[in-house]
Amino acid sequence: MNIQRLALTLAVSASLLGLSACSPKTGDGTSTEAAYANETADEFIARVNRELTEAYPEITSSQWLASTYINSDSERISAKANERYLGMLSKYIAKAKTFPTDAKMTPETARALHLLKIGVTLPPPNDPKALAEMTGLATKLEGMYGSGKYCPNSKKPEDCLDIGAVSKILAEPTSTYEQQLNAWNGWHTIAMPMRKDYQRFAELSNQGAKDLGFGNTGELWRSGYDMNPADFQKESDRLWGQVEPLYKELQCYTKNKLVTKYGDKGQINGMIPAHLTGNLWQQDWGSLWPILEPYKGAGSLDINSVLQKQHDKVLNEKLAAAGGAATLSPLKFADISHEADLQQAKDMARLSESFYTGLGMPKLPESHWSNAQFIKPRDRDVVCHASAWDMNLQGDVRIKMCITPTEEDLTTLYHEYGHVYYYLAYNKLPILFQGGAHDGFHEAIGDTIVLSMTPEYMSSIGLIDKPAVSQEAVINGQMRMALAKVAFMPFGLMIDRWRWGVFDGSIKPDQYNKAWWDLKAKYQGVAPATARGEEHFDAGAKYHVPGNTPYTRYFLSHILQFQFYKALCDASGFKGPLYQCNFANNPEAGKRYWAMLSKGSSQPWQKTMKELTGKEEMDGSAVLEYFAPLQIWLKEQNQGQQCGWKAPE
Ligand code: X8Z
Ligand code: ZN
Repeated sequence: MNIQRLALTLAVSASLLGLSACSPKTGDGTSTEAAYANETADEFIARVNRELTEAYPEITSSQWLASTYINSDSERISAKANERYLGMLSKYIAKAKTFPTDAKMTPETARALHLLKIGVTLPPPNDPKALAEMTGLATKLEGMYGSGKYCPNSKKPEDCLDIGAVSKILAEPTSTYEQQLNAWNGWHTIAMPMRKDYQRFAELSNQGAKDLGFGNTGELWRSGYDMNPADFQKESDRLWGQVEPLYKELQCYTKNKLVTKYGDKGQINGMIPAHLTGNLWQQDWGSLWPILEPYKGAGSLDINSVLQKQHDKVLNEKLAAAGGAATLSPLKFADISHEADLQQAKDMARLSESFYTGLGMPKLPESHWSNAQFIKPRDRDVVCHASAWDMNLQGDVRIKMCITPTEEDLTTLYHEYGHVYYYLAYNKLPILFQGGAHDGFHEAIGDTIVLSMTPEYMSSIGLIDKPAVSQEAVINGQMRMALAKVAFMPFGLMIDRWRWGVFDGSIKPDQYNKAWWDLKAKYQGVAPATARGEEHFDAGAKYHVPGNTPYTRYFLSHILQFQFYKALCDASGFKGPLYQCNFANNPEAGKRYWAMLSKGSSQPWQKTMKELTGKEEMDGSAVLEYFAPLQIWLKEQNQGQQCGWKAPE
């Protein structure tokens, strides 16, 4: 299971364990503590597994409601459930620490005890008042993000823009520089009121981390990798060093294209203006395709318009069946549009499911199709940020998204189902082992499959015509992937560089925003077009900060997914350049993948990694192998051009 979800963050796992909780029959657990005074470590872990499994569905339900019906009632219930859970968890952890490391216990118990001590992302302070305040703030911050809207005119609430509307303006190739700047600035206003709450939240979380015996929350987060936290930090630097040269070539090429389009305004000291990448956080540059496409039309990859056409076809059929659009009231028309949106979203979800079943994995249970949230409801605020949930450890698996007919949402679906299939594969393990080998593994499962979404695969599912075969088409295909994967990498790293600094005190509250932009400059080479003083809280405009989800996992995933992909391609018998491999429908690859997923976190990740890839290390060389043709091409394009950037002092 997933402590992170239970700690009021994303519904995807990483570290396992989770909730605490006494069984419902034993009240708050305190009266039973004495009865368990003499239990052995093996007995203790067996009890924790039992009690957690029993209490689990209630806490996930409260969190599902808080994310899919944002209001003060669901917020209260979720905060309370979380408080109860964390209170019990801290008792379990305290007890776990009383067993000497040389006490007699099975290796499984030793592993479970270790996971129990390091697996919480929202560490509970011992002081009950501080704990209640922290869980209240956690729920509040996530709710603020979920219901956040940019309201250009305070007198006209009907004109407010939610994250979907703002993102659309940014991504639209026809939007002007000013429209994009306005939309970007507008979204960032939602985070300004979070600043004080976040500062207090970080203090309380640190108090909890210290109570658990860690220096601060960042150190706790870095302890989840079967290595010492200081070594983990070095390891992340090493991995970034491997891929940084590739990123720099892409940054330079992109910046120069922006200068071609916008003139002087297309760059800031060699950096990319933050509102011009088509993405609120500059983490995915796919929307810049019209200006970055290397060879116009070489291999049609316009999946957005195919999905939009499919959607329109569904809508038109439904409208015709209802007697034609002209005969319908606005209300009826809206109902039918909503039905069409839902049908198209489910069709996209079915496509994703079919990749997994094609590998020999089970079909999703019927309950999934009725319980999941596929599209944005019309009557309430929800957290649209995509997530995957295991509600009861017995098959009630769900995703929560606000799907639109876009390539980005299609690939996010494949990502989310990676989490869901991980849940299904490790459901048979004790709850304390129901987590990813480490959190980067959980994030990499679906993305490995996304790498297999080659033009050949896209054509096999009817999203593009016959794939073109030419060197130009190869470069276009590589660029399409690079705008999602390579552009992401420094972003994947910088968010927690910021949070680690906040937690260890090297970033002080009066420098929150400056430090944020310094890191964005250093790693991503992006800069804001207008001043972002300390009245802003730009970190809060990214879900995972108010949602308290550690982010280094995504950086690691962007390394791991290429390693997994290579291993599965080898297993499938593929011979040829890595970027051409598509292991869809290959039973051997499916068997190997499922075997890895079934291990959960029952053993150190290095062992799980070796079983799949033959190596115990994370390694960026598969990324470089995959993008070798593009890297050569980018170097040629950048020859003689101005590259590099000057980060602020
Ligand atoms: O948050 C997510 C997933 C859910 S785990 C949709 N991702 C990161 C993000 O959107 O910032 C996937 C890639 C990076
Ligand atoms: Zn994820």
